Amino acid sequence: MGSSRALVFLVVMFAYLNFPLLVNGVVYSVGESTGWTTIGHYNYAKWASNQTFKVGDTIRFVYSPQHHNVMQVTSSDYESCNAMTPLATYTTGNDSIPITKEGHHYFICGIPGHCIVGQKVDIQVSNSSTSGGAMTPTMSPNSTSPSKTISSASKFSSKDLILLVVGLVVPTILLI
Ligand SMILES: *[C@@H]1O[C@H](CO)[C@@H](O)[C@H](O)[C@H]1NC(C)=O
Ligand SMILES: *[C@@H]1O[C@H](CO)[C@@H](O)[C@H](O)[C@H]1NC(C)=O
Ligand SMILES: *[C@@H]1O[C@H](CO)[C@@H](O)[C@H](O)[C@H]1NC(C)=O
Ligand SMILES: *[C@@H]1O[C@H](CO)[C@@H](O)[C@H](O)[C@H]1NC(C)=O
Ligand SMILES: [Cu+2]
Repeated sequence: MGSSRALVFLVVMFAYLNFPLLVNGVVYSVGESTGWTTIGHYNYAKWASNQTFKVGDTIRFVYSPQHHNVMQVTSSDYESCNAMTPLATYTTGNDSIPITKEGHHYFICGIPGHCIVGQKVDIQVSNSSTSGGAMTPTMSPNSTSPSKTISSASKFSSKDLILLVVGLVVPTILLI
């Protein structure tokens, strides 16, 4: 009896350790090491256009909270840099915002003058709701970009599903 309990424990632990890989996608730090700032006039549009954001990924803004903030805004407020009617406001200086929807996600800094000089970013999330079969064929098995490697973990692979099923079903059976 003792050994089967140990087995249950191991299987459950294995399932839970695997689960974060299933639900968490890639974490994208806006501006990479530059962070979220007006200093240096970082080109956030260029940065964003070179990423492939997906539902399940996380956008992280790192900045000095004394000098900046993060506001999610509408398309028109993004264009006009209007910080008066944000959809959401973040102020911790290390804000992780999960992407839960496809389409555009508009962020600006709400400190007067900052958005207008370029502290704004449009996170466009690709429409890949038909996930599962169609995986990016452009990715060579040779490519060694670390973030690209992680992104494959954000997909539900059949191996992950099997592990999840084994992790949840087997203990249930054993406990009955
Ligand atoms: C786009 O990303 C690739 C690798 O992910 C990098 O080599 C390239 O320099 C980036 N281009 C720009 C314009 O940031
Ligand atoms: C921001 O928070 C994450 C955890 O949410 C942590 O891993 C990371 O080191 C933090 N970054 C900074 C610059 O504080
Ligand atoms: C995503 O694609 C599906 C099917 O192609 C479509 O029905 C849906 O409206 C699209 N969603 C967005 C946000 O474009
Ligand atoms: C892998 O990359 C190296 C250099 O980065 C290249 O020489 C080699 O041809 C590539 N192999 C494949 C199978 O793409
Ligand atoms: Cu700012």
